[in-house]
Amino acid sequence: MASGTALIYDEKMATHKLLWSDPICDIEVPERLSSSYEQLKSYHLVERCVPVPAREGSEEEILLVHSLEHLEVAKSTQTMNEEELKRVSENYDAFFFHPSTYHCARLAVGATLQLVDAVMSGEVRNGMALVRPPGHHSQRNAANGFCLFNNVAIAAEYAKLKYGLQRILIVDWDVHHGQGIQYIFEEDPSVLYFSWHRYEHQEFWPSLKESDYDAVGLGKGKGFNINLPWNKVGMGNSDYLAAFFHVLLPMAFEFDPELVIVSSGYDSGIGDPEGQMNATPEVFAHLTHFLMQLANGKLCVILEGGYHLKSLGESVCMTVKTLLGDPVPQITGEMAPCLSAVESIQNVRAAHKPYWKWLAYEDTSFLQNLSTKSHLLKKANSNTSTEHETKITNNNNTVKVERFLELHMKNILFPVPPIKTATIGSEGSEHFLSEHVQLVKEMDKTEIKSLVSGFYADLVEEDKILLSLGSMLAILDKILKKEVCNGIAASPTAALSAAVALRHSVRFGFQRVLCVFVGDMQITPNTEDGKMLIINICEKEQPGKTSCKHCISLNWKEDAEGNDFFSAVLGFILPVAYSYQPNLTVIAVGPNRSLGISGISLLVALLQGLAESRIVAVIEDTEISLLQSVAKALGGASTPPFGIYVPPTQEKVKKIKALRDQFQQEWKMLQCSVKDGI
Ligand code: Q9C
Ligand code: ZN
Repeated sequence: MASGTALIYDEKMATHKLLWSDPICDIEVPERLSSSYEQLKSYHLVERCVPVPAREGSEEEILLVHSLEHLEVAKSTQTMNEEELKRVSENYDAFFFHPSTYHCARLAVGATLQLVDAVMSGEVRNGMALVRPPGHHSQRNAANGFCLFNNVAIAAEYAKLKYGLQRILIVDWDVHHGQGIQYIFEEDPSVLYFSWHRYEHQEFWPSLKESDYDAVGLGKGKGFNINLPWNKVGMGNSDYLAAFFHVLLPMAFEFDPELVIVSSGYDSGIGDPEGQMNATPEVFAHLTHFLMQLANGKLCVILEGGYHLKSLGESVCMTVKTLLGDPVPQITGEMAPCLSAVESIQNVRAAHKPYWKWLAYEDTSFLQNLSTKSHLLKKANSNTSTEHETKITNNNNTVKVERFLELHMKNILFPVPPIKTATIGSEGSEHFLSEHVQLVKEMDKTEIKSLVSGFYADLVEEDKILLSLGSMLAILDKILKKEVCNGIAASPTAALSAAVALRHSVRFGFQRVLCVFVGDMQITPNTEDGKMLIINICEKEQPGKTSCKHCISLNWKEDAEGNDFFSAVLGFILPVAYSYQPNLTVIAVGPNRSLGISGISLLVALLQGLAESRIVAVIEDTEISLLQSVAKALGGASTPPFGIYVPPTQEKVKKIKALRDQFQQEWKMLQCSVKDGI
C-alpha cells in the first residue's frame, strides 16, 4: 500500500502580488505562502514529507475547465504595465494582476496536478500543495475572489480523464463558497462537491442565492452539490465537527469516492479577518483525519484562502502532521454546536433527503419554511439554547489571536510517540508485526495479582485469564506512560479485560475513559462516577439492562454484506464520543460480535481522533484476520473500501434517531435538528 506524504511548494508563487492600493485585495499576500512553509519547517514537518516539484500546468490542462478567451486574457497580462494591469483587474470582482500572475497561476495548476499524479500513481499516499493564486472562485470565463484558474476543478477533470475516475469528492472547507467549483460541476454526478461557507442569509460575499442549502445540483448532478451556509459568524470546532458527522461524512461514505481533493482554505479558522470564525487549528487535524478514511486514503489537499498568517500557518501544520499519520491532538472547547449551526445542518439534510439513501427515512416534514423564518423567530427567544458569545471583531483582535495561538499551541502537546502499537509477542502477533509495532514484555503473576487486587480478584483464578490480564496491563501501562500511542491485546475474557483496563486507567488518574464494546459484555462496570462511558454494540437487547447516560446499549446487527455500520458510527457513536472528550479509548471485542471486520476497523480508525489517539484494543476473538485488521488500523493504515454500498434499513435509521433523541441533551454533538426543542 502507498505510503508517504507529498509536499509541493515553489517560492516562485510568492511573486504574484498587489501593486496598487486596494483594501479588498490587500490581504492576499505572498507571505501567506512563505510563512506557512516556514512554520512547517519549524515543526520539522518539511523534512518528513516527500518533496514533489511544481510544474506549469499546460494550456490544454487549463482548457479542461476554462474558456480559450479567459486563458488568452490571462496570458496577455504578462507584458502589461501597472496601469494596464489595474484596468484588466477591474473587470473582475476582487482580483489583481501582476506581471507574474499568469506564470504563478500556471504553477498553481501544475502543482495541483503533480499532487494528483503522485497520489494516483501510488508514489505517495496523500499530500498537500501550497499554491497561490488560489482557485475555487474562478469560473470558466472569469477571475474572481483572488482566483485566476480553478486549480481544484482542473485537478478533478484531469483525474477523471487521465485515471478514468468515476467518483471524486471535493471538500471545500474554505470559509467562502467556491461558487466556481459549483458552477463547473453542477450537472456532473461524478464530482460530489461539498462547501460550507459564511453566508449570513446572503449578506456575505459573494452574496449569491445559489450558495444556499437548496442548491443541490442540476439535471444528472442533482444531489451532488452540497452547500452548508453558516448564517452567523463565530462558528467553532463543534460546529465544524457536527457538519462532518451529520452532513458530509455520511454522504461521502455513501458516495464512496476514488479520490478526495480538499479546497483547503484556512480563513475558516480563528482570527481570520474574512471568516470571523472561531475554529482552532487542531480542528483541521480532525477534518483531515476523517477524510483520510475515504478513497483508500487518497487525499490531495490544495491551499485556497487563509489570511491570518499565524492561524493559517498553524492550521497548515496540523493538516500536514495528520497527513503524515501523527496522532490527532485533542480538540478543545465545549462540544456543542450552536443553534444556528444545527439549523443549517438540518436544512441541508432536508434538502438532500431525496438523493441519499442514508437520509431517506428521516422525518423532515416539519421543515417547510423553517429556514427562511427561523432566524427571525430565534431572535425573540434566543436564550433557550446554545448560542455563541458575541465575538470581538475589531482590528486588534488579530493580535490577540496571535497571543492566544501561541499559548494554545503550546498546550496542545504534539504527542511525541509517533503512532506505535504495543502488543505481546504471543500467538498470532507475527502476522501484524511491522516497524511500528513494539513488543511488550509480559508481567509476572504476582505483579498482575497485586494490580487487580481489590477489584475483580474473585474472577481471576484461572492462570490463563491472569496472564491475559497481565498482557493487557503491560500494554496499557506503555500507553499511560506515553511510550506508545496505542496497543492491542488478545484476551479470552474481553469483558473482564476491558473492565480492568477501565478501572486501572481511572486509578491512574484519567477523568474520562471511553469504552466501545462490541459483542456480549458479561461484566458491566459501575459507571456512576462519570469517569467511564460505555457504548455496547450488541446484537440483541440485553434483558434488564437499560441505557443510562454513561452506559449506552446500541443494538445493531450488521447487514450480511457488512457495510451499513458507518451510519451508526457517524450518526451516534462519534458524536457521543466527541461530546465526552475521553482521555483514553478502550475498544473491546467479545463473543457474538454483531459487526464485521470492516465495521470494527472503521470504528478503530475513526476513534483515533479522540484522546490524542490513545487506544487500547482488547480482542477476544482469536481470529487472526480481525487482530490483523485492528492492528493495521491502529498503525494508521487507511480503511479498506467498504464494497457495494448497503443502505441502513428503515428500522436501523429509526433506531439511531431514537437514540439521538434520547441522548442529545447530554451528548450535544448528537444534535442535528432543532425540532425537538433544544
Ligand atoms: N466586497 C479566497 O479566500 N472579498 N478568496 C470581496 C467584496 C473577496 C476570498 C469583498 C474574498 C475572496 C480564496
Ligand atoms: Zn476563502
